[in-house]
Amino acid sequence: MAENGKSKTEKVPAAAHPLSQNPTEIASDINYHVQFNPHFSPLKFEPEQAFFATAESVRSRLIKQWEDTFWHFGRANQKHTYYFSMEFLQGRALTNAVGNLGIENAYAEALSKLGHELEEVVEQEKDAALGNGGLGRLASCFLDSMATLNMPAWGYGLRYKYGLFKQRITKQGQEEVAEDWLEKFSPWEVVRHDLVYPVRFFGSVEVNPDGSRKWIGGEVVQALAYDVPIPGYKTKNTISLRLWEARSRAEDFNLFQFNDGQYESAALLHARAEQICAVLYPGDATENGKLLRLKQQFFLCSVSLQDIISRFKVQRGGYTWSEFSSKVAVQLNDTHPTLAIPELMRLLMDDEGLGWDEAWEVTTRTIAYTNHTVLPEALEKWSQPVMWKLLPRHMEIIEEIDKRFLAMIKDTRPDLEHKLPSMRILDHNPQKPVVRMANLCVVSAHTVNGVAQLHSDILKDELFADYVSIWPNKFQNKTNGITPRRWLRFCNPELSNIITKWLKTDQWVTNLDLLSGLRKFADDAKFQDEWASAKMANKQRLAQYILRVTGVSIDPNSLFDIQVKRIHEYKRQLLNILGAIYRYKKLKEMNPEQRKNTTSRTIMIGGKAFATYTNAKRIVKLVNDVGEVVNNDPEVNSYLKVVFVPNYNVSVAEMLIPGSELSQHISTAGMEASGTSNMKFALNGCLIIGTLDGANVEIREEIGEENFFLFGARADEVPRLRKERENGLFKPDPRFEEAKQYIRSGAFGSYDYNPLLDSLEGDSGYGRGDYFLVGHDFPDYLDTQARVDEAYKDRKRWLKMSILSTAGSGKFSSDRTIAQYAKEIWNIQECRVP
Ligand code: GL9
Repeated sequence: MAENGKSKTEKVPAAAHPLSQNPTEIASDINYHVQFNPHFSPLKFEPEQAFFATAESVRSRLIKQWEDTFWHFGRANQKHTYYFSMEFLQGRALTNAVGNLGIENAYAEALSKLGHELEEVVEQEKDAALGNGGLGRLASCFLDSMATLNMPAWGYGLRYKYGLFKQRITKQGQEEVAEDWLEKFSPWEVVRHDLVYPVRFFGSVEVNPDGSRKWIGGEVVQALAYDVPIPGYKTKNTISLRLWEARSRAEDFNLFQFNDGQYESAALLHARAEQICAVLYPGDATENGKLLRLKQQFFLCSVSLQDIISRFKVQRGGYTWSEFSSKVAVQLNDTHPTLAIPELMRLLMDDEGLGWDEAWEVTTRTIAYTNHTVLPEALEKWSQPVMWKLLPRHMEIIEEIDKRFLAMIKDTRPDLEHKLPSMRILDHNPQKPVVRMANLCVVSAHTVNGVAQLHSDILKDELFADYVSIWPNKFQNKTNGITPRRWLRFCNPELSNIITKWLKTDQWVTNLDLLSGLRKFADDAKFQDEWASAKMANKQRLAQYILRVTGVSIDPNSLFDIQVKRIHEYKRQLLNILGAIYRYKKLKEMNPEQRKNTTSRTIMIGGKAFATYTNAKRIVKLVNDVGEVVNNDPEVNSYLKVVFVPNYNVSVAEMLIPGSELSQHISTAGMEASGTSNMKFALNGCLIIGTLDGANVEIREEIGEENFFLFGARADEVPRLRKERENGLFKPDPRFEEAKQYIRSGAFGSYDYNPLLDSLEGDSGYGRGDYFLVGHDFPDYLDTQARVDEAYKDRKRWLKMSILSTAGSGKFSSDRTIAQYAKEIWNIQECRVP
């Protein structure tokens, strides 16, 4: 690092072409940004300053091809897809940008001329953490694939100032602190000062003499566009993620009150507007919290649709509304943006003057819905009184949709009439009248899809079964995928280089099926050695990271066993930690000779617990407490370590996944819609221990059952097992009792874990007695872990399984998923910038 980079950078020639590939000219361009686009005092040129200047240099390259893409899309006038999502979990952008542009080496060399290392510089970037888990990361993988496949597509989301919280681990467990990703600024976003739209809340409905209706009054906030460029890989196409920010106007600032010393009330409208995009998922335990979430959802839908309609009008010149759905596809990422349905109806009827039937035709041909979960708590239901207050016109429209749906069933499907209480959109339960957002989506969208085959089957056979006979062709499956760029090529250059070398091509980066070509080398000793050395390098890098963030030293020769995902009872981190506790207890009981015959393990668990989810927070605390005891126990700590990885996010995942050897995807069967980290781990040659759930089913099919450590109840057995449990017919395995008893004995400290352990026995928030069947699956889990230990002792066998995992992962590219959406749901074609 340069102490004072200025003297160093001055040696670099000044004249730089902004698109040059020449490292010297790039260095001079970075230097230009340092000097003429300054954000810091001029004396420092540390990695942080180098990061911002490098990012701005890269951004200026992107801007050219981004603009070309705008123009090209405009001229081509093809149908576009708009992906509506409350979450985009983008992570860092620099490595991805230089990688997709193919200028990674040139930038690395340029930075070294300036006294910096690219690896160190990229670490300075804060993750854009505008998402919570798989659903948000999927949206980001989809953007990458849409750009790479040259699809005319946009992402629409919100620009949360604090994103999702940052997780800190203290003696008390998890602590949430506001994420500071925008505290300095984001070098990637471009604010579009000309793109401002009004969004109304509250108010009332005015009926005009001609019978038409208009939403008036209430409060109006402004939505301002911030665009983030999404470069495709080895293509000029660079699409946009448009993030909206809520603002009030200068005239909303009450100068009279301010001068009168009433500072808070003077800025009331400003404060209210700011709340909308303050955080992702504000707590919704209070009425205020619920109202704010609803406002966020409506804000995204309303402004995005206004933007789409204005683009449609400009591009069409003389347009007719019947053409709208041949130009616009809107995909709802889960039910969060459901309000796009009544809002599009409102805009078409009240602003554009269409009649109901015409507006309905346009809306239903435009909108498609993806369901991402069957968990009841995530199937959104909004209170009718709250909706009437915030969105009175939309409630009228929803009532009309509901009324027409009822009439349609009564007319055409009297056999389904008795099902209407659960099928209709409005639930008029007098205690708690609600709008069921998923039902509104199913009734209104032209297509409904699940995210893995098993999940889509469950949607058709259970959750939405009653609708299937009405609209048999509405339901589809689109198995999720991940981008091979971020999740192999860039996060694991060691392995990528070996793959390219042996396949003699790097085409696999955009045609992931080519990985199957590795199968023929699976037994090759030389290939295996190279494979093993890449894994070892990644394990060493990971060990250093763990030491840095937790202070725990882990042994790169032990089996690296990882479970990282949101903390949730259905994902069963509790099963994992109970297994670790049992392992610890058995190790303690062994003599030193016996211990030497065991497989050394490092168990890493990471993930955030939702701030108000008490049991999830108890699980975080338990993992930390177990780690504290195990890691400091000199008798066994060379055979077992348990590490809680703090603040799991995209960039932490990019570090963990390449260094993993075993990963755990152990949800109760039928509960995990898909899972996507399972795909990332398998792609990086990590073996999976897992249940027959979500995408695990398809991963196992692709990589071969002999390469997958399967255990646990099957989805179709779960209802019966739950019944048996409820009726007291379950006989726990003694090992399960032993593990729980060990916690109760105080072996891991004095914290009261009884409420957590009770959820495995008595009633929980989900149902009676171990709803997620941890007890039932525990013995099978332990036996399967024992098979893992045995397999790991046979190095050649393990390496072969690892190679076959990667070789079988081709299907799980998000390029495949997006190509299927494009063809089977959106009906859009490629639109490549020449
Ligand atoms: C999720 C599912 O739980 C995952 O199984 C699935 O892989 C992803 C993407 O389809 O969607 N649904 C859901 O609500 N989340 C998912 O991860 N939640 C969050 O991301 C918070």
